[in-house]
Amino acid sequence: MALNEVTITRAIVETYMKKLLDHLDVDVAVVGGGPAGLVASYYLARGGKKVALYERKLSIGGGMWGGGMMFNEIVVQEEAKAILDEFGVAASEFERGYYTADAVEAVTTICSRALKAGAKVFNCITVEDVVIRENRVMGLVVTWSPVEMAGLHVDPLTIHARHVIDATGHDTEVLRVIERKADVTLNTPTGKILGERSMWSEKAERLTIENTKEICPGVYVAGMSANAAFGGPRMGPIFGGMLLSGKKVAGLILGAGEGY
Ligand code: 48H
Repeated sequence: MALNEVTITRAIVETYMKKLLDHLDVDVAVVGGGPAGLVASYYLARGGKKVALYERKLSIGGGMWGGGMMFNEIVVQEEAKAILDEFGVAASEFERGYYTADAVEAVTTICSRALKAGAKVFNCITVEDVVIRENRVMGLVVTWSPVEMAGLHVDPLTIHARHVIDATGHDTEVLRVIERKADVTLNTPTGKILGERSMWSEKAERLTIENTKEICPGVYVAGMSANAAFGGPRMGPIFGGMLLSGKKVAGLILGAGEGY
């Protein structure tokens, strides 16, 4: 069969446009395709929600690809091992209570399961603002990442979502724009972002899960973003808290409570 380049182009453009148009109004918009956002997307899609995940980079996986200092192995503690098992990511016990998994296997498998559950990933798209009505966030303002990188003056587009998850990692980007531009008080002791603190793995892992919650009407924080929002410490390359946080936020949105 002779291949026609225009057919190839039309296949991509028409299929992508359909995917985009189908996701202009979603149940949950997840910002950030690191471990917390990917795990949340999987459980939400599996729970029947329409989920769109926006990732600034071309690649998903956030900080998980690099394990610790680019040694591409992650560590997961006892409490989170069951999540790796559920996704089918191989984990081996290093010492009692400490498991290691191949970072590349973890990212690719979790993302694949999220997509197969029905979540859609929109990579290379940056969330630059939110849509607010009566102090409730009800959507996102998005643009192509290369537009942002090049500093081009191009107006963005908008999507609506019943729930937004800030899973943007250390930078808490969704919350920062809300703090800067909206008259919304965050559900933190000061009403503002408290900022991430220095390394303390044990405390950080506990607080990541505790601080995974609705932080203002319509917006939940998960993963590293929850630590930064509530002034929790960082934890280094242990990823159990990120996986458990992703699962917890999905449970909260699904109304299944924390035990989801
Ligand atoms: C679109 C955006 C935007 C935006 C950011 O950093 P992540 O991996 O986040 P988590 O919370 O899933 O996992 C944190 C973990 O990777 C980590 O950093 C750990 C455990 N650190 C410990 C330590 O001590 O350092 O992923 C966030 C993703 C990234 O891929 C960003 O590109 C993306 O969010 N992102 N996407 N629009 N405005 N901002």
